Amino acid sequence: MKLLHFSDTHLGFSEYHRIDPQSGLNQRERDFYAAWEKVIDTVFEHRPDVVVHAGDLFHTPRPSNRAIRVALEGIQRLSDAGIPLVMVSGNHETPRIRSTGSIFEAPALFPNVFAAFSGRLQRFRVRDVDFYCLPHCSLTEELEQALEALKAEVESSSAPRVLVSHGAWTSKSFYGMGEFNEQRLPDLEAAAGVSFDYIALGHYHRCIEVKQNACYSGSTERTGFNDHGSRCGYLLVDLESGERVFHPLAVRPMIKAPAMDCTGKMASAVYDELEAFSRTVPEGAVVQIVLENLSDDLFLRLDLRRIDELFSQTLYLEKQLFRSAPREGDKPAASAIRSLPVEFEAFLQKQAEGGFDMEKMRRLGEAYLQE
Ligand SMILES: [Mn+2]
Repeated sequence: MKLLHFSDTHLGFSEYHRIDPQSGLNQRERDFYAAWEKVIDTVFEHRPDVVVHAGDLFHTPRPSNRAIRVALEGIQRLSDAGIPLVMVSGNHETPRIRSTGSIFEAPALFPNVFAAFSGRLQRFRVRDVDFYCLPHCSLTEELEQALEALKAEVESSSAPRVLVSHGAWTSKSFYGMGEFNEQRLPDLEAAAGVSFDYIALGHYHRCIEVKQNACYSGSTERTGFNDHGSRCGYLLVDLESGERVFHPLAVRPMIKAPAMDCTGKMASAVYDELEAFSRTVPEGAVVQIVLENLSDDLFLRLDLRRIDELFSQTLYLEKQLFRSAPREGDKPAASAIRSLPVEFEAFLQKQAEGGFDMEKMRRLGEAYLQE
């Protein structure tokens, strides 16, 4: 059996207030849809027997109408073609309160879709293979019960078995994303007391083997600079031979520049170095620069607009500025300049005693910042 394993598509994610001129959508939101659509397209090239999505299909438990439409369009294409899709919900889309209802109830209505999303283990027999699906569980007790159910279920069947789950695999290494609600998964083979033909994992945004037959496929786009060094893509898995091939997706470059030590530098030297670095940056990239050890004088002199102009080819430039450590007796300085909307909000908070119309001020400021 040939599987296509992918994960962490985070449909509905958006960032940076940059608009795609053609669609009028947030450009990063559009990027995430494009990556999802690309994987669905490749399903029709590779013709796997089963497609597996290991969670975080959506970025939130209540995705936008558009995110839902994009997801259902892709799922409908698979369903219509008779290609089974096995999926589990991840921590991003699983509601914390059961009564909210899961967005996965919608895709689960399609023929050929096998979705586990109710905080419990579900087994689906698809093309003579048992798929044990362990979705994100909001409660520790749910996970404990699911692990017990897993142990009981595997004993009752001798068919080939694949396990699909979403969470931070925790054995010799820890594969977490640093999210407050992430689920810690023990070695699931040890927990089940059997071995699986394959374990398809989601949550960690990097394609990595956690043990010989267990892999994260990685995400299909990058949700932040923590993912900057990882490749995005999907895995093709041959259950009989155990062969796995990672297929990278061509996604928007995300580049984190090495931190620049500005000790003793003039502003002109900083611009020159940034300009030289900028020449290595491709069109449309998302870039982070870090300037460290800025003297108070240099901090005031630096023209941030000029820096933006040096990187005009980028989709977004994130600037992190750190002043040099205060001398003995100095008051601690603000450590970084955050994005304009964040700084503006912080400024508003400080004016709370000012006695003017805060809401009006906020609306005005936001309108200017959008321009
Ligand atoms: Mn996740």
